[in-house]
Amino acid sequence: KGLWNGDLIVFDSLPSTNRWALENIRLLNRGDVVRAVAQTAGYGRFGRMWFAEGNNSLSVSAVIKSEPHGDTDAHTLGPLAALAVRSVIERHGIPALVKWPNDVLVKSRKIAGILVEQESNNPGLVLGIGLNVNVPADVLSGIQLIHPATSMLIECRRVFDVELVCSDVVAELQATLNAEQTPGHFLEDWRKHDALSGREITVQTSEGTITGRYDGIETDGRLRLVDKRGKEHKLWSGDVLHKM
Ligand code: BT5
Repeated sequence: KGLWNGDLIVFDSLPSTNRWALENIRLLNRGDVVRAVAQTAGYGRFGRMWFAEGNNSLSVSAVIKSEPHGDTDAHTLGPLAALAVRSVIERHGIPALVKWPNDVLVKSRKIAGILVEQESNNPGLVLGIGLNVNVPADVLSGIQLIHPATSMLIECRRVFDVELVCSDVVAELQATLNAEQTPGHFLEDWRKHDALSGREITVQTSEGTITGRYDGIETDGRLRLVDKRGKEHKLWSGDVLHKM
């Protein structure tokens, strides 16, 4: 099943579930979830690649139409999805943290990535989730990554049923999105599991680089940062660099 009684559409292989969902958005309904057992040309933010070949990864894209959430959806969906994935993997005994805007980290290693996209002229948002389920260590070390990565297999030394992980993620995502009908509901969970809490960070944005003290996130998903002069900045998007 998809979200909110939407359909779950499964392909053996697709270049990218996000791309497929965006191209077919008019045929899809709110809550439909597209899954590719193998994804051959997955991508992340700013056109970066996302590795999910073989059948060891969870690659899904959920169709979220504008209602019942407000127009800040695109910026809160990433953090909400990161929290949902985080709690699913923690239930399997893997302690994990979230990093703004959309990463899930286990001991500073990236285990999941999230990508929210919107086609212009369409109220539909596509929420893509990639999770390293059974990806072996030698496969991850063989690909060029900016940050170190891990998988559920590496952390637990056992193989998981990707289909079951998929239904857990969809169910948890649904619960998280429903709870957010009270805007800001997610902030308490975010604060408890925030990898950046109390850190000096540098954020690369399209307008330049800002360094300062991380000060949490806003209800609308913006990152708060206080620079050396004490000035507060609220950022919609960017890449966070930090010392762990
Ligand atoms: C992301 O981008 O983390 C978002 C990834 C979203 C993937 C899903 S899978 C389903 C859907 N269909 C798609 O085509 N995409 C979505 P970003 O924050 O830009 O991080 C990308 C960086 O993560 C890359 O530059 C790599 O360094 C690293 N990376 C790539 N594959 C990885 C993997 N499997 N595990 C950990 N890190 C990875």
